[in-house]
Amino acid sequence: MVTTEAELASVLERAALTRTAVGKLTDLFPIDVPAAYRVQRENIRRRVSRGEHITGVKMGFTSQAKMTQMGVDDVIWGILTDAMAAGGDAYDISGLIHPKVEPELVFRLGRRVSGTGGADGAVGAAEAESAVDAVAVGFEVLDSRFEGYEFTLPDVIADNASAAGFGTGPWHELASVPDISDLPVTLLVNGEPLREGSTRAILGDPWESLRSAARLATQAGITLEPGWVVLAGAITEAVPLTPGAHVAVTAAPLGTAELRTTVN
Ligand code: OOG
Ligand code: MG
Repeated sequence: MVTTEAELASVLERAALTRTAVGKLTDLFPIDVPAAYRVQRENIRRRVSRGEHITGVKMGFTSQAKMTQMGVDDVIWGILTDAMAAGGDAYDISGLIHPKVEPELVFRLGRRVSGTGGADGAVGAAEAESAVDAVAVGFEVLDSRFEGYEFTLPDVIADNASAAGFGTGPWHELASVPDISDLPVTLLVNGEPLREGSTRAILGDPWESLRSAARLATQAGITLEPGWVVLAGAITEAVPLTPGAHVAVTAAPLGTAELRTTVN
């Protein structure tokens, strides 16, 4: 980690802690994708040193809707911690800059995926599939630290893929779910269906996203731990998350993931 990368991490850390959006990092310094992941990991290290625990990973831009909405063209990933747990009846968004919410499909790992089988991550991918013990419908709360959600691919990677929060509905053991590859999903805000899609929007098959997560983790030398979740990536565009909103994401056989934000 060169000094500049630590400084770029500080720019994003400060933006989040002071609730002040910043301009693109790539306007300050020309970082490439590997450097961007180093910046992302530096801020995760800082979060862990503040007492947070890593609880999973998130995939980003795995659907055409999201790539088009955000103007990027590659799959990315980020790291989730327990401090990002969201949901319930009183989710406080007053510390966020300009939150959005999007529907997700979420995998839970029943055992470790170390991906020791090869640098290309192929073994990690096969391992990951058999390591999944449950799935759930979920949501992700995004809060880009960049003004107007304007970023290049390295910017959004450095910003931990805009991660701010996530939650799930009830977990279902895989054996009890017929097929998750083409489930209709609806995002409702205050009872109004604002977005509809299918889990097929996730790389043609959400399992493909799980395999990609395992591949990326293996390549990065990160072991996916039992109990960790993998957010497969948004099924539709994200919508603004406002004070007092009731958000529900439903996928018929999986039930509903819900969130109500506080009024402030
Ligand atoms: C980046 C996060 C993308 C997804 O599910 O595609 C993402 C953003 O949209 O700001 O989480
Ligand atoms: Mg997402």
